[in-house]
Parts: sequence; structure tokens; C-alpha cells
Amino acid sequence: MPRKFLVFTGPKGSGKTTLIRTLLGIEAKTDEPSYYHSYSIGDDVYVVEIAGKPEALRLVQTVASRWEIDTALLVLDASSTISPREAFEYVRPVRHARRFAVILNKAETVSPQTRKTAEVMAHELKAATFTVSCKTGEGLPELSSWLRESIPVEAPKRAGGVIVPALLRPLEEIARDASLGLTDDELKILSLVDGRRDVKEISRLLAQPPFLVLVKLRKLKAKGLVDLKLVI
Ligand SMILES: Nc1nc2c(ncn2[C@@H]2O[C@H](COP(=O)(O)OP(=O)(O)O)[C@@H](O)[C@H]2O)c(=O)[nH]1
Ligand SMILES: [Mg+2]
Repeated sequence: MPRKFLVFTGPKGSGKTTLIRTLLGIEAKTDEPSYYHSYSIGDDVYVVEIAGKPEALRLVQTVASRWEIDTALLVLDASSTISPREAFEYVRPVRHARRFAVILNKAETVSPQTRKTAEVMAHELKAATFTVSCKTGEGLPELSSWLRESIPVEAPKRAGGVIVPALLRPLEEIARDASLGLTDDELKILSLVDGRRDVKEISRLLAQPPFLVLVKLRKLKAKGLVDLKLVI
């Protein structure tokens, strides 16, 4: 099988690293790459985060021209303003990608100007568009299944073992307690917690990315409703 690349590009701070962590469950480096960070996710599939600064892009372009890019994601920060002209600079190194998506991240903080830029870029690149939030989880399941159409993006198994949540109070009691202010989504997660299923299995049953389910479980832990055990 030829090598496949899934490349995240876009300005610094738009949420590329957070997306790689949230969507793919990769422990991506949080420091800003000088040129790019690359992660192997097995079977000759690579995930790459390109530097989010215009001055690095020319050099990245030289290297990236040799990558067989299956999918390129242009990640834009919905809360900041960026012109299509600027946004195009970030696309230049990955212009030969087989398919594109424009990701408007931080959906909960939308600026109309950036939405417009996202529309222009999507039209220009014949790209799919997704409005997502790594904070609320909005749009992530849709993006995740679109990626899976051509890239095997199952999160790799953590070397340290699996995390198994267990309920600390009976589910019926939790469900009746309105003071907890739980969402339907949280109750659904809790209904799948049985002390045996690990986070990965629960996320598969929910069709949600594992990292996101873990974020939600940590909130439920903070409310004293579940315990999270690492099983080696
Ligand atoms: N409000 C909000 N903040 C986010 C979201 N996604 C990422 N961030 C924050 O945006 C900042 C930059 O994210 P990062 O992933 O480092 O961006 P990168 O420079 O593109 O890799 C961090 O403080 C993240 O916590 C989101 O969906 N909503
Ligand atoms: Mg980053």
C-alpha cells in the first residue's frame, strides 16, 4: 500500500493540535512546529501538522511536494479574522492533495468574516466544509466519519493500557437527580458505563471519538459520578 498523508494546515492557534488530539486520539506535540510534526498511525499512514506561520511554508512546500497527500484539512479559527488571500498561503504546500476540507473550528465563537473566508476557500478548493468545536464536540462525529472514508483513523491503542470507567452511584438515582443538570448525551454515556467496557468501546457504541468521550467522562468524574480506572 502506498503511503498516505492526512495533513492539517492553517494559522497558529486555529486548533490543529487540539483537533489531532481530539479526533484521532494521538498524543500530538503541543509545541508549535518549526516546519511540521508528523505522526505515524500505522500501515504507512501519516498525520502531519504543518507550522502555522507564513515564513515556514515555503520550506514545508518543498518537503510536502513529495508526500502522497490523501486528505488536507485547512483549519481556521472561527473567532479570528483571516482573508482568503492569507488562508490560501496555508493551502499552497498541500495544493496537490487528493481531497480537501475546510474546518471552521471554535464554532461557539463564530466571526462572520471568517465564515465568509471559509466559504470562499471551500468553493476555490472544491472542499467539504465542517463547522466544529473541540470544546463542545459539535461537528466532530461528522468530520471523523468523513475522514474515515479514505483514511483509517482509528485511534492507536495507548501503550499504558485502557481506561475503564465505573459508576459511583446507581444510574437510576443519577437520572432522577435534576440538580446534576446532566445532558441527554451525558446520561447516554453513563448508561454504557458498566465497569467492564473501556472508553474505546463506549465511544464506538456512541459513534463518538474516544478522546471526546474521555473529556466528557472526566467532567462526570469531577461531579463524583464515575471513577476512571487505568487497566494495564
Ligand atoms: N474555544 C475553543 N478553543 C479551542 C478550540 N479548539 C482549540 N482551542 C484552543 O485554541 C488554542 C490553540 O489550539 P492549538 O490546537 O494549539 O492550535 P494550533 O496552533 O493550530 O495547533 C488552544 O488554547 C486550544 O485550547 C475550540 O473548539 N474552542
Ligand atoms: Mg499546534
